[in-house]
This record gives sequence, structure tokens and C-alpha cells, in this order.
Amino acid sequence: MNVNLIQLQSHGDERGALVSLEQSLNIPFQIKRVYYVFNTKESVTRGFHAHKELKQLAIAVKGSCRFLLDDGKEKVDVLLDNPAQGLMIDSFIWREMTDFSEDCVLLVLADAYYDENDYIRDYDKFLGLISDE
Ligand code: T46
Repeated sequence: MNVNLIQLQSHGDERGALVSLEQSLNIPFQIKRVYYVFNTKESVTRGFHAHKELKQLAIAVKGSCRFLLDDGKEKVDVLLDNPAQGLMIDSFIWREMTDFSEDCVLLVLADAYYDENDYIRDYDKFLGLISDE
């Protein structure tokens, strides 16, 4: 499985650093929603679902966490620890998030509004849908 890590330009100077996210320019979709995950408790895992349609870009803007991405055939483990790097997560990719650092702030850009009907929260159902494709 190809892991699509997008390198974002960091504008750094003696004052610090700045990264800009621009719809359809460095972000390859229309941004409909932005959310962030923070204050994660020790040893928690999140995710454990795939999406039917949703495409997202995840950036650890502070700290770090791991994504396990699974397309039903292959699993890859990706460490996000760079605020100038975005992980593209396509539809029909199972994701599990682990190893959140205490200070982790995970920013996610999404191409659609929140819709619980878009979630596949059962792994066997996910595998079934993948094999139907
Ligand atoms: C994903 C990973 C990376 C909302 O009300 N609006 C929202 O936009 C979102 C994303 C969630 N919620 C509610 C639904 C739940 O009651 O917030 C609660 C926590 O959501 P969830 O358990 O789905 O969180 P994660 O961290 O397991 O998954 C989230 C996204 O839901 C998911 O799309 O890909 O982050």
C-alpha cells in the first residue's frame, strides 16, 4: 500500500515556523471540516474504523502519534511527528491510532461534514466491502 505523506512547506525564520494549508493547492481536496484530537489519555487507542467516502489529511501539529493503515490486503504503520507533514487517508482504509504523546495535538482536515453513516466500524464488514469492489 502506498503511504501518501505530503510534505508541507515550513516558513521558518528567527521567530519560529509557520505552515499554511490551502484548499486544492497543497491540500488535494476541498476542505469542508477541520477537527483536532488532544488531551489523549495514556495508552489509549482511537479510530478502529474506515470511511466509505471521506478523504482526510492528518497532521500531528504538536507531539506525535502512530497510525496503522490497512487497505484489507496490507497494513502499514506510520509515525506522525512532524507538523510539516500530512498523512493522506483515503476512503476504504481502516485506521487505528496509538502511541499518542502526552502533548499530541492531531489536526485533521476532511473533505465532508461529519456523517456517522459514512463510518464502517466493523472490521469484518470492512473486509467484506473491500472484497466486493
Ligand atoms: C478519523 C480519525 C482520524 C463529531 O461530532 N464531529 C466530528 O467531526 C468528529 C470527527 C467526531 N465527532 C464526535 C463523534 C464521537 O462522539 O466525536 C466523538 C469522537 O469521535 P470518534 O470516536 O469517531 O473519534 P476517533 O478519534 O476514533 O476518529 C476520528 C474521526 O472520527 C475519524 O473520521 O478518521 O479521527
